[in-house]
Amino acid sequence: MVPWVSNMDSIIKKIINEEVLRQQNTINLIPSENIVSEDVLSALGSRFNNKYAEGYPGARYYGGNEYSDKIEKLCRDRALKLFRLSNKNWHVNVQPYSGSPANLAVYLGLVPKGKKIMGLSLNMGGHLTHGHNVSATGKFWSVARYGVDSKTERLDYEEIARIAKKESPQLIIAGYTAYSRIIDFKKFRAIADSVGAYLLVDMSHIAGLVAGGAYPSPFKYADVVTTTTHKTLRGPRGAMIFVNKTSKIAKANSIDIVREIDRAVFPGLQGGPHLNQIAATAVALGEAMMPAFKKYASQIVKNATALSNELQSLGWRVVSGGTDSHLLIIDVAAQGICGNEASIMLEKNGIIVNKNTIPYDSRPPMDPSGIRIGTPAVTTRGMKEREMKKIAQLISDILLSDKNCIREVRELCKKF
Ligand code: DSN
Repeated sequence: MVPWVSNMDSIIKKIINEEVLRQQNTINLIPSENIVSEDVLSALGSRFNNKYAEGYPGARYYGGNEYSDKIEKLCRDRALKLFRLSNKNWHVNVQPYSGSPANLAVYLGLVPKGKKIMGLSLNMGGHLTHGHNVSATGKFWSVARYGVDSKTERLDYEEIARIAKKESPQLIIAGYTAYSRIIDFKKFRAIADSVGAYLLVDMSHIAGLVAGGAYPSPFKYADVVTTTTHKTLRGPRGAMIFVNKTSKIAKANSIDIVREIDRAVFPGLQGGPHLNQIAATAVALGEAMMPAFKKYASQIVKNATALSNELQSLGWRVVSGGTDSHLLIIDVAAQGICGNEASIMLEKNGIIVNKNTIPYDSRPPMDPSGIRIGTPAVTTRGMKEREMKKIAQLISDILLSDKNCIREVRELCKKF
């Protein structure tokens, strides 16, 4: 270890240690978080942090990039390999700092300013960068929104097709932050084709599941796929953009889609890539290629299903009646508790969740009717269906009886 690390400012060291203890002593059910390996952390804290490399491999604006090129190319190769994509048909950009700039880069590259994009409303499970009006994506582009069916709380493809026909967007987004069901990417392709729109799949939440074969792959249907690298994929915070070189829409628009996306990322939006982040992503991609990751991905879904079934048997209403993925939304308001209060009560006992709107919520986003819970982090810790049943019971006891469960939560954490 180098001296300046061991001598790290004691104030910072203390806060970091406190955070480590917090992570160890709590049950993390936030579906967009995970626990990365020491190897990922080590690459993230490597000397690649010290290097500037504006540009792309072989075409940089700085000297000294022999190894930067090597690491970025390796990361790209692994990304394509993990998702079983050929270099001939797909390109991947691994430089986006995170998911929000990745999505922004796609719009910047493919949709002229002021033209229309179409995504799922934020309060139905979409993301801020899918065109919400407080996001730059909703300010620089015109936006059409679709929702979920009010009865089934699932995507209604006929309705989405109808909205697309009426609105004629240039790009349609599928892939969400709070939608637990399988998305029919084939139907989205047909809808996008019917109006000549690009299909962007934002698979940030489900990337690890897709990699591990536990969720359908969008690659057969999408023009562009964005993903963060730190959720189910279990890498450092960051993002990637996969570009379909055979996109018919790009061809019809006479656009070099790879060039447009790469130029939108750099120099359009970003300066130098975070090479330490790219090195850590390459490590995570390597880990996701191991047979153990397939088991991990499938266990995430089994755990979410077990959690959902047990909560329902304890009387809780789960949005859409269950889950096909890593997350579920509980309608806590149906039991007379609001989402904010529920998340505070759970946190006091060491269970970390986030408050979330439910479809057609009558309550405001800062105090919505639901909580969103997911299983990527607890599955990384090695928990299985048995522990999910236990966690469902703890959630129920805390929320319905205000029972103090700190000791039981600590005991569970100690075991995993
Ligand atoms: N904020 C992330 C999530 O929690 O789903 C998405 O960016």
